[in-house]
Amino acid sequence: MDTSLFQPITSLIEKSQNILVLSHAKPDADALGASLSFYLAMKELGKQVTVVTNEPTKENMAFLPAINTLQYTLGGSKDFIITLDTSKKSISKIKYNAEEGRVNIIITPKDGVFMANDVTFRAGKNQYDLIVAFDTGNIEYFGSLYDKNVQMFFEVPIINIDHHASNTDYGQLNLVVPTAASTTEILYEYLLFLEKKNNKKLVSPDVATLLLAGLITDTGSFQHANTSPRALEVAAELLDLGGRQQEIIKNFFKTKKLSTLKLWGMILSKVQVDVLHRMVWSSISLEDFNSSEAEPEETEGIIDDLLTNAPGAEVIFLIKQNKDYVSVSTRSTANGIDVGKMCAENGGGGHPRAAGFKVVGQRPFEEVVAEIVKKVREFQAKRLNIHPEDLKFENSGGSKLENLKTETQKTETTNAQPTAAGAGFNPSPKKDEVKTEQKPTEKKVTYLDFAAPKAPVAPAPAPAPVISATETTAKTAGPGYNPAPGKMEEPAVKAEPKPVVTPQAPAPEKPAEMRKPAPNLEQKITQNVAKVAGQQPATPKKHRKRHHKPKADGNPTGTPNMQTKNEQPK
Ligand SMILES: [Mn+2]
Repeated sequence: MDTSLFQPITSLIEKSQNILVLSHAKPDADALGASLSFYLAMKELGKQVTVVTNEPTKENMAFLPAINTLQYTLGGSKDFIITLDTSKKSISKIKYNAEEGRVNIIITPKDGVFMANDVTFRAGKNQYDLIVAFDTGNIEYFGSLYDKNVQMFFEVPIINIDHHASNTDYGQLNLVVPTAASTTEILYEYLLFLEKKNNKKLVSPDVATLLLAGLITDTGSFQHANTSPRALEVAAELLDLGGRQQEIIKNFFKTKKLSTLKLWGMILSKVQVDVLHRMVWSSISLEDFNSSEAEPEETEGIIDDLLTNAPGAEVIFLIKQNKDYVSVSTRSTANGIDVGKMCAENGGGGHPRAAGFKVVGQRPFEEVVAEIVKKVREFQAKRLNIHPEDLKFENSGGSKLENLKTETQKTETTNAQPTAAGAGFNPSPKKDEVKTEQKPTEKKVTYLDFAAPKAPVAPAPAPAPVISATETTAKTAGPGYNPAPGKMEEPAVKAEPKPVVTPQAPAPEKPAEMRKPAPNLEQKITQNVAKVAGQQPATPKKHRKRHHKPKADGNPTGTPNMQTKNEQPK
């Protein structure tokens, strides 16, 4: 680890009188472990430190040493000073009274009269003269503490200690070490430096427990790929120093609330798989939270503990409906698959193997889910170099597709109807889930491409385009695109599109409800996945093209009302 910043950090701490320690909103064990161990070490060195988080911590954190010293508000971080010029007139008395939302300061002069121009105002000093931030990649991740005290963050120097590769270096000193498994791993190295410098023991059993808590949780008990040799060494040393590993394991991994178990059951029952794009996902709505009586935080862990176990999965994500936004937590199962990059492209961030982003806006949850699934699918299509032709020429389960099979898909395939595009590896819609009766002649008709983007503005989304099974070229649909009604070659200009049928096998129009997002939209997406698997990042086009190659350019989907906002991933 590059220790060149250790001395500048120490100098800044030494000359500060009142240190504020912060971490990201909804602090996890790494954020709290770092904050509280720093607090204990600084106390040992006689420094005045205040640790503030923006909300009460979860029950399972209650065992953390020094947790009771946490404050949940910054209070008034700055005084307001009213100055009266007394160089020419002196004061006999000062009093104040408060009435109906105002304070009167009553100053009685000994002689003469005070005038308005004898009074000046100014802001006092900040209550804190140094901020030490842990585990927080972006200054906005402080949440409400930042929102309510923006000025302070610009006036007070910040030491930024973090292991998120996406860290924006917002501090005056930025000790950002992306190779560290946790922020506490970095802090441990720094505390060893301070111990030497001060010739004083700082890593007590409590401090070791806090540091170890961050390391254990951020590595998923040393299961994640960020578990470096150094992470294991640090863990060993912390155990040696009295870190209470069993206490950590018991509180973080072996205790689950009944509501959590119910919620996890719901999430697992909704798991979706796209074999071709090697992605596994699930979603959880506000309704699910209500019926399980679970809190949004209770989804934590399921993605790492269970979803990443899906065979063949490379990208795993969980879509969670919150009150005002939809959040996406993503994981990848290999170092070369950088979901952090994908999330950054969507306004979020994180690590290559664990990241997240948010989608803001008042739209039906199903619609947002479909958009997110599409974004991830496009990411994977680009990565895996999936072309529409792959389906056309390997449609009998060629070697490339063969090894993607998983037990899940094999099961699903038993219900599948063979189609030209999907034969052999991916199901078409199950009969019982497609409300239209399927005649044999309709076999070659791909139903609705729910994965294609919807028209962005209309509250009831525009019908998704339809792909003929004989034409494996991706439907080039985008915002504003109207699928061609009736015949394939007809320019798509009509406002009321109809499903496309192949020339060989004309099919009846689908019922109206099929053209709208159905409640089980995600299932339909999955079922149709093979057939639309070659789908491009959609570009508005009037005509279909055969052998349309994916373009390497940025984000052609341009869904304008899909706003994203930063989210701090774990
Ligand atoms: Mn962390």
